[in-house]
Amino acid sequence: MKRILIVGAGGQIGSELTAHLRGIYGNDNVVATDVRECKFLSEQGPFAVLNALDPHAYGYTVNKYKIDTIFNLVALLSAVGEKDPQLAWNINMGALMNSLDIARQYGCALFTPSSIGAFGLSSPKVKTPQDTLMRPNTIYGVCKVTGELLSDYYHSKYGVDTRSVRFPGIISNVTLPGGGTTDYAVEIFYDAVKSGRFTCPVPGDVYMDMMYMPDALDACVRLMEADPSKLVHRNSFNIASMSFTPEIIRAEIRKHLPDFEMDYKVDPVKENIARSWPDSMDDSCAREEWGWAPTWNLETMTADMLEKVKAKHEKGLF
Ligand code: VAH
Repeated sequence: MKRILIVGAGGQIGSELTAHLRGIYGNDNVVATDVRECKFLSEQGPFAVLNALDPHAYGYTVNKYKIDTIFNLVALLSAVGEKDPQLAWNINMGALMNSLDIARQYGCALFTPSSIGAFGLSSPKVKTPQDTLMRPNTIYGVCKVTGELLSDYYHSKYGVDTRSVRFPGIISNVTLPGGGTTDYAVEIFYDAVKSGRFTCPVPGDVYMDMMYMPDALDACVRLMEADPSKLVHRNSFNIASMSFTPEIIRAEIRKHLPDFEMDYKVDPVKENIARSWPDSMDDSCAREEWGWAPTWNLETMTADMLEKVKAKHEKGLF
């Protein structure tokens, strides 16, 4: 990877991935793009407003900056997708098809994340295998499974270097997530710090895989730098680091904030989605094929999130 383009850089992953990649490869070698202006991205390095659904503008940008690697992060997430499935399909798959065709045309490697949302009720729930039944019942999951199949197809048919991971819910303290079923695992920290109370939209007994952002960023780089001859799989690798329920993370937060209170106002859409996803994932293939190894766990993530979110609150950032 030397000349990198991030499409959808203004979101939860993209905002931190941009800074992370610029720290490794140099500011001028990482071009951030999003459909709207993102001042915080253009202050640090090259930025362009780009609608990934416009193949001409997309191809022009790849050619202009001599890109060799694309991170396509454009996606409407699981819960918001259920409000307008047709829009979710058009955006998610439109951006992916343009990314695949442009990667093929310009000889770029392409990373398009998948998700634990690619699994469904008929997938094994505990230690979900790398290769198993995938019948998701959300438009987000259908997009993710389709994306995996198309990415593998473009690799086998045209030799495009496509790679991806199935991200769990990602917990971060820079940019808030938007429209996901796992968003509660970020919102809980902000409410705990701000008011000492949180109303959770996901039932207290539902396990979901989660990951702290630093591990997610490491996975992106490690996979894209991996020796392709070692990759048996490509789209898409299970990766895992922790799995918890709302009750478990409440107890962990209370170790730091003993008076923290949580109640529930369950969102039926989020409950149905969350209950259809794995409780835990088998990530042995990622560990064997490209050295995946998370470094954060529930305890260390909780302590770091509270420290970072408290600092943001003290600065009046929320
Ligand atoms: C969502 N944060 O909740 C995303 C993610 C595994 C969850 O795909 O939709």
